[in-house]
Amino acid sequence: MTRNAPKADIDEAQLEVSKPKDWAAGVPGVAVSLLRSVEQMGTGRTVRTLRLLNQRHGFDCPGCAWPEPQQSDGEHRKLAEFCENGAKAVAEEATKRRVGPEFFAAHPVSELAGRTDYWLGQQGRLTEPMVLREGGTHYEPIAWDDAFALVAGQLRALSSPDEAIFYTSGRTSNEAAFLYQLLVRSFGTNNLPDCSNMCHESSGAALTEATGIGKGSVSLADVHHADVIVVVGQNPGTNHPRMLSALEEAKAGGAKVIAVNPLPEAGLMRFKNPQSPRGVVGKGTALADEFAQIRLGGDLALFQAIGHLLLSWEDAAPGTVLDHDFIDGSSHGFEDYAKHLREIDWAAVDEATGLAREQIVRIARMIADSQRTVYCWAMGVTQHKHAVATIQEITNVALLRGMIGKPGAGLCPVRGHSNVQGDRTMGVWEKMPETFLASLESEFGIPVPRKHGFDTVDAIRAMRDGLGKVFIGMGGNFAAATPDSELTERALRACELTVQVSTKLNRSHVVHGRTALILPTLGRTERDVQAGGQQFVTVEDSMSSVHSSHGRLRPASPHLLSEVAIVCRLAGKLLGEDHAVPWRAFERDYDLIRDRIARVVPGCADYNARVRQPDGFVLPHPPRDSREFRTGTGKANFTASELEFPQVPEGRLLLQTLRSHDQYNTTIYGLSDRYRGIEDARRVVLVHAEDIAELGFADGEIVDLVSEWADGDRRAEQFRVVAYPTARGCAAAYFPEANALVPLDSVARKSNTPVSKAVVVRLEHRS
Ligand SMILES: Nc1nc2c(c(=O)[nH]1)N[C@H]1C(S)=C(S)[C@@H](COP(=O)(O)OP(=O)(O)OC[C@H]3O[C@@H](n4cnc5c(=O)[nH]c(N)nc54)[C@H](O)[C@@H]3O)O[C@H]1N2
Ligand SMILES: Nc1nc2c(c(=O)[nH]1)N[C@H]1C(S)=C(S)[C@@H](COP(=O)(O)OP(=O)(O)OC[C@H]3O[C@@H](n4cnc5c(=O)[nH]c(N)nc54)[C@H](O)[C@@H]3O)O[C@H]1N2
Ligand SMILES: [Mo]
Repeated sequence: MTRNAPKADIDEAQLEVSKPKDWAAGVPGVAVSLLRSVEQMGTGRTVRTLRLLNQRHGFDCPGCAWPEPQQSDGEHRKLAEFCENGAKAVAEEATKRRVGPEFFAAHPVSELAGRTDYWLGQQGRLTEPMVLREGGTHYEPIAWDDAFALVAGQLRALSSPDEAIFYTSGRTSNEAAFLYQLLVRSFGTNNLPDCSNMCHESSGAALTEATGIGKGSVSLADVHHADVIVVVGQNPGTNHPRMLSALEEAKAGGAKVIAVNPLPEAGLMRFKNPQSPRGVVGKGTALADEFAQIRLGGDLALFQAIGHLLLSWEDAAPGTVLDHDFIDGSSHGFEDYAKHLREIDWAAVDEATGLAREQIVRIARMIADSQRTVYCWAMGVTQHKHAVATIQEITNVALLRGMIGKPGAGLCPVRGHSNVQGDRTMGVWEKMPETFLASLESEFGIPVPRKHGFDTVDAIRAMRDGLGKVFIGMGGNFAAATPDSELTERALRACELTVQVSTKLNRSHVVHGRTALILPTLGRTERDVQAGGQQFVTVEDSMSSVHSSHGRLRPASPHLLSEVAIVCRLAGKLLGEDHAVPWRAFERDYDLIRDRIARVVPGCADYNARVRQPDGFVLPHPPRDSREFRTGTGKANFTASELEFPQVPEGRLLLQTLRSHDQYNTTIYGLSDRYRGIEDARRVVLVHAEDIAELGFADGEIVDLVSEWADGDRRAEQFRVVAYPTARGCAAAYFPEANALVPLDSVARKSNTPVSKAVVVRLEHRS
């Protein structure tokens, strides 16, 4: 399968390469964000908007899921509790540009399909519901009522509810997510794939087995008070910039930071805080005390080696390294794990990690000496074939030293989308536990299906095979975010109907089913007024803290409906006005939805009152709160896994697909990957200079990337080779351009997450 480069709305020849930076944030960060905001919104709106971002009576930043400081932690919010990329996320939504009916009349869908995600996103906010009729060439306006009738009609015509797929992206509020899953289950299916299937699913799977709960166990205060923070497979300078403030604060208290990454990401090296005088002048704060430049997929081997060292030091001086109270009292499986790791294949560790033995020993020593360790990780860990085992290996090391359920310590999977964790809490998952489904059933008196639904990868397979016929996306950009672009696009095109509830134009609108609908919705920044008055919504951050978010800006168009209203009106048409669920009342007054959340969702009792507290409330987390582990063994489980790492044939590279500094997933804000020194182009592949030479290529040469998989090659055309200080044998290219190379069947064991960080590729000269 070949993926041609799109029409040239980005002139890739403009590429400028400079030396990667070794520090992040600081004054240029804020300057860049203000510039972009003013470009999109004008000056007045920029000032008004940014003043409301992440403040108690403002809206939650639609950027990442990193928490805001809380009063209860003894913390206070700075006036500007946002970062460069948060400001860009808001500018993208609060832009004054519009995509209305005239736009669609002027551009046939066939033309739009040839555009980049960058160009599509730049056109502005969607303003009216639009339909693409079967055989049509252009989207045309449609009344809301007719749109809902069309969807309901198609859904009812299916031979089984399981032929419909209901995707969610993690920006959806708790209220909308709760109603959406209720609608889907009332209709009769659990087909609720979400972006989390491609994201932290591996963390959920690993932690549920090991600790009994799929969420992280730390608070922001724990990060501040840790004495060692390990950051594995994460680029916080770009993707969670406010995390840098937390690292800086911890360092001011004497903490050490260990960064494990194939790339020397600027945000891991040095930080200049734009909100402190130190950040404006001077060199800022050095972040990583140890930077381990690991090979892609080598983390399992690294953490096994660390575990092995801790065990052998304990053997040499009993009682000095391990936390026996924790191990004896609160854990299970230690003996098997210890037996498994007493011997280790150091040659395999060397090959897997590419790290010097002394450095591994130094890191293990820091971990052995630390009294309060926090382990953070993100996509560099979760998007591998052996991701679940790797996360369990990190957990093993934490358990050896009892680093869970005590202040300043714990496990911290750093989530992506601002409400991806909340959507799961609210029931958006294809395999919610029986207790939740039973509780939903008794609360509403409706039958709830029990058969597990499709996750993202299985949903693509179902559409490819004709088993999935209607696709509905509650946000997100399924066509561009998923793996194996050519195959996925064919799968979507085979659908009878595709429906996208969106704020902005994206690829999923132009890669469509036989009939297609665009349903434009309010963004998080916008006022949401219903018959019952002005509404607010709630969200949950990466540290299980739930709070309210109040949209304040004038909606992009008077025709927009909130996500809640869209779900309720579709439900009315699909399930009938006499349905057991009071959809109309829910649309009028979101407090009524929250009353039901309180009764159905564990830990949410008294929801309406508690989300109205200044900082909201924190959901219960048994391991964090009381070292209680609701696993099969009733203890925290050690896991013994084989040492495993990606195998790369001669003459090939291992490719990771990652984010630039100027994008939000498939939304491309601009063309400046500032910290990496890549400007004005995106079709680049970063390769170590010596690998470029050894493979017989030249820096700056344009190549095709060809991924190799059992069912055949996949080719992505025209990428420019850029010499870059990555780990040897490894390469990097941007997502979503490189998604064409990720085979659909290359997935993580147990979590079914696409392996986006280890694609075996060869470079090919273009003749
Ligand atoms: N501005 C902005 N913010 C975002 C997003 C965005 O696109 N833009 N996306 C949001 C979302 S949904 C998510 S999930 C998060 C993503 O946040 P990240 O996980 O930081 O995102 P990636 O760009 O995928 O970066 C992966 C990092 O892991 C490293 N890495 C890759 N493979 C390996 C490996 O095998 N081992 C190790 N140790 N490191 C590895 C890469 O070099 C890179 O630094 O960010 C969220 N925040
Ligand atoms: N190769 C590769 N693939 C990856 C990844 C990778 O690292 N490499 N990362 C994966 C990860 S971690 C994730 S999370 C997924 C992301 O997958 P998605 O969540 O599906 O993708 P996004 O690009 O975040 O979705 C952007 C679209 O959401 C819509 N939108 C924005 N705000 C709102 C809102 O408030 N409401 C509604 N209804 N719509 C809104 C806009 O129309 C916008 O175009 O991609 C995954 N894919
Ligand atoms: Mo994500």
